[in-house]
Amino acid sequence: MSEKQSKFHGLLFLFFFITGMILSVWVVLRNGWWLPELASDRETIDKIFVTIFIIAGILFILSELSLSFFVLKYSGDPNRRAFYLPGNTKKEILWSILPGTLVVIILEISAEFLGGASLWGRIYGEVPKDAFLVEITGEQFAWNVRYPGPDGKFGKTDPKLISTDNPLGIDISDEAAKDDIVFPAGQGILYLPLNRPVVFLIRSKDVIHSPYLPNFRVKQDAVPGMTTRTWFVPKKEGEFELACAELCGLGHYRMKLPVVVEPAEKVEEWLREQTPAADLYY
Ligand SMILES: [Cu+2]
Repeated sequence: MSEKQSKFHGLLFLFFFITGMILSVWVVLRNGWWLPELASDRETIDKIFVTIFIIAGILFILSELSLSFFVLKYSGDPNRRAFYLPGNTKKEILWSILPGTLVVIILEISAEFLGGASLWGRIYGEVPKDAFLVEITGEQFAWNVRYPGPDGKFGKTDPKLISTDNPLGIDISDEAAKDDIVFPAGQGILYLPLNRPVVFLIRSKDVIHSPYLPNFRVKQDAVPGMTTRTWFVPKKEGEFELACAELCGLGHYRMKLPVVVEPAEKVEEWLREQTPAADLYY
């Protein structure tokens, strides 16, 4: 490669970086880049997201600019021979410690100063006593929804009892199961009370799925063989959507569930109008 060609390639490198940056900023200004407006008590997630984005963004621009600079400055010189670097322990230690320290700093900022650790403790710690319970069970490719009914307890289930009529395998001989309200795959909605803690008990009948509610900053995997859990407080009335965030097969894209948030009394009233499991499975 001639010296001229080499310089040209160095310039191209810088050109593509700057053009890429301008295009990205343009797309963001045009279409927006942020999640839908926050509708829950999880503002901590937004703070951490933005902070890490800014730190990573600055580092990205600095490193790309210096890379372009060096590519340009040390582009081809016919009089210079390539040379062999045997390694430099001091530099290697330095470039391991620097990014390592930075990662620890980002972790500390997110966990301590922005409240990440306490949010984590809250989500995976004890659930409030007056919480509203819903069970969400994923299957290829829809969600089954179950409410515990007036007793506030979910009845037993058994995979052996699963049939077309009883998609969750509800054991109707269990007293706690009789008042459960079951919506088979694709027929239910998540009807959630405003300003009350909502607990999701999450299960799967086949592969890993992941209920994702972008408006509420909630995402939790559904793992076959176990019940996972998450909770949050809906802070806005309205209609939202739950989508599957784990690629689970060909129909993954259509695995969604409507979500409605309304005042608690309305939700209670709606629940009273639904048919309990005892009337469905007897
Ligand atoms: Cu899925």
